[in-house]
Amino acid sequence: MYQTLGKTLFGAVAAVTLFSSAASADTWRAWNIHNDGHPNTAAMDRFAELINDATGGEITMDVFHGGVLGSQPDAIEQVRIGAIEIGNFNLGPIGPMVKEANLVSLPFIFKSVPHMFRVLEGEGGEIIASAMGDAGILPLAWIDAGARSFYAQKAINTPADVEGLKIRVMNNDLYTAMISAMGGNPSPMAFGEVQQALKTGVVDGAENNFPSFKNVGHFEVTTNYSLSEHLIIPECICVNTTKFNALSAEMQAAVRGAAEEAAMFQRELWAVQSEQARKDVEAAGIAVNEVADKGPFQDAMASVYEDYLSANPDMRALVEIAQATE
Ligand code: GTR
Repeated sequence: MYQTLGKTLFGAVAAVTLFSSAASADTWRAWNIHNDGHPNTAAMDRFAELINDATGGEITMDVFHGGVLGSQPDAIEQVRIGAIEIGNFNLGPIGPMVKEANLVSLPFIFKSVPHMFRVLEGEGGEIIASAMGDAGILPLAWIDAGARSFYAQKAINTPADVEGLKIRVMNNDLYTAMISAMGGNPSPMAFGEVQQALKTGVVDGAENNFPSFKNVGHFEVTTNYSLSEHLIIPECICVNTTKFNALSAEMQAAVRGAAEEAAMFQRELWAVQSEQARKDVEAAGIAVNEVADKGPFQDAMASVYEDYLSANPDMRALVEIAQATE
């Protein structure tokens, strides 16, 4: 009897010890919209390995690909409230929730991808990161998403070519304003619905970078991709702020380091795979049109800037920082 009780007690103590060490390890859920074959999917898988190694297994990560944890606007909200810990987000759909993030959604605000990174790595990036952190979605590292261009069943060489077309955009009023300014009909829609909408003619066109154009089969239901490069929108690896702040300084450094390394890996993959995606869609028959003069597109955006800045005069300083960055 005593022995049995002793064994039972010993078993209970052992279980408690085991349980408490398991409880100190944390499993984070990570959101990713992309599928296999997209550079961000490989980068998020790599991030899971890096975070596990850097934290000595104290933080492990289950990455859910293909947007299965929800649409991007929903997932951003879930990270903000802590229902999902971490995600790879595009800054476009963050803009409606964090005003400062909208800088990157002003068409043609960046001259090139390297210029975009220079702005993010300077004072502009600090302002955006701190506003995002305050809103509950803290960026740990910035990643590359190239430039977005229009695709439709015809070439789009001038803003007039957009006139009358129904174009899918991400959820952000700046994108609806951008399409309207060219005389098109903007149609905000979740990424997962775009292929079907293009196929059935619910929309006439959309806009994205080459890897997304290829990876979710938009190229299968389109004929022309025109290099307008009107938006250069960065993405982030973003974590719930409260969760991150609750970590020790040492763990915070480990998590940040892992995110930065995963971001570097993503940028290398992006460079190679976005080139390859372009070649693949061309080989599949897509006509890729160089836009000889982007000037008319830029001119058409004057009213978008005017309306936006008169409604949000506090964004003027951030726009000036970006414009003054070499
Ligand atoms: C992709 C981006 C996704 C998503 C998508 C879209 O380029 O990586 O996060 O924003 O575009 O158009 O919705």
